[in-house]
Amino acid sequence: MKKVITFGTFDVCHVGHIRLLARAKAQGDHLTVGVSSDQLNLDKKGRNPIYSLDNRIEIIQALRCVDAVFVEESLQRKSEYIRSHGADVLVMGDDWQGKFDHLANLCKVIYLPRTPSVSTTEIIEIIREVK
Ligand code: C2G
Repeated sequence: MKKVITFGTFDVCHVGHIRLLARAKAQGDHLTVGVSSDQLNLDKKGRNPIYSLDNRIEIIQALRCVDAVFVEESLQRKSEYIRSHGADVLVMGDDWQGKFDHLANLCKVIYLPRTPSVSTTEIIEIIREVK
């Protein structure tokens, strides 16, 4: 069985997230998703997620293409996560292009193109503007 792993915050889950996960799953037979902790998201993006970690995990776990979910505490622990989950393939969106190439000694590293014209940040801005 070929195991795929991917990571993300998946805040205010949208079609870009769903498509990325479906395409990640298509790279193998089993998909594990590391969902970023609130602290990690704060460090990465300078704001707290809108949805709590528990809610983000519940949403991702409910998706048909997802087989297992765990909490990603740190970007620096990718090699540990890849090993402990027995991943054969790491999939990341291409906003991370080149950032995880050093892990290619552990597993295959694939960057998939992002879905254009949709982002959590933009959704938050649109909602803010609605009166
Ligand atoms: N994504 C996408 N298309 C979009 C928006 C997001 O394909 N329009 C992808 C991203 O490239 C990422 C995944 O959906 O692979 C999750 O997106 P984020 O929640 O923004 O992930 P991020 O916070 O960048 O976390 O260890 C790495 C990080 O945890 C990734």
